Amino acid sequence: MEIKLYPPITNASGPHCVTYEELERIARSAAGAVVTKSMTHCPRQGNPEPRLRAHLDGGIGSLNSMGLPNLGYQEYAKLIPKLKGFGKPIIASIASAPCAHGLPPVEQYREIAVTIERAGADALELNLSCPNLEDVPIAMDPQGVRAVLQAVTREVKIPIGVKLPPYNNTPKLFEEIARTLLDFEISYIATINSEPLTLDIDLATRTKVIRPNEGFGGLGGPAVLPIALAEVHRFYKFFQKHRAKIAVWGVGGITRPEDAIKHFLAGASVVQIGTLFLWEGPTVFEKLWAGIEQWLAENGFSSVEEIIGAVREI
Ligand code: RRO
Repeated sequence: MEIKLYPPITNASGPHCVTYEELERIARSAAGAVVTKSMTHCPRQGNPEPRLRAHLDGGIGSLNSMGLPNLGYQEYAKLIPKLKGFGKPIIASIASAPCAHGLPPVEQYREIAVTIERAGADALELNLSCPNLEDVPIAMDPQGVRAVLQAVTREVKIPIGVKLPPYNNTPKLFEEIARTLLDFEISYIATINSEPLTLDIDLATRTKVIRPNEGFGGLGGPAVLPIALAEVHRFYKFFQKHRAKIAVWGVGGITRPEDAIKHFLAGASVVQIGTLFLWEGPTVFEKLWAGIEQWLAENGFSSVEEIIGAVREI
């Protein structure tokens, strides 16, 4: 099932989307939908601070190891009906994490998905790619991806998106994951989650910039734009080749309207904004959308649809 957004721009799950107040601010903005922070079965405090360096040297991006701080799915089930009052699609991001009750990850996704659909969410975004948990993300394991998608698609009718990590230079794994996705009725993939296993150092103190996981975390922002464009493009081409009706939502490195245009040309039909939203808050959607519309008009296009996947070979 398809989910159409207007404008085709939302927040990326992550920054400023944990509490009701934050989500309401997105709902009141020009964003085309509201995406929640990934919710888990149990509420989580997340990792010890400092766990986020919003501004890396040289303006290249942000580095985080937040560790999935969120209110727990039962709280989001209560918030969603109120958020729906703003008239925008509510996209609930779901993740699994180790929890005292020991429920297996697939069961966590299933239980959360069923409850959140019942609460009135318009779509689910299955986050299979958190880079900051001890376990390897499910998205790196085709059998794991299959198990989660089987469990969730069997029980849920609303559109389902899947948040993926950058597969970088692992063409075999990329192909296995992409083929696995073809077997399910999913509405979109969102690519990329932050680039995992990155590190930065504060020269003034000669310390790592974040504390958890020995300073390693996920990189977002301008530095990852070319990585995101590559992932968007190869998934777009793969889905075209296999005539799959899975949309590609582009996430990663968008700080200017021109960056969003590149995502559309690479094959994205929606863009999500993470680090810039972290930096500047909910006014970014209006600003970016105005710039996108201006670029389209100046270049003789009347809608985003006309440029999706329209990049040319050189
Ligand atoms: O909360 C996090 O540490 C986090 C998550 Br769930 C994610 O998917 N991506 C990220 O960069 N951080």
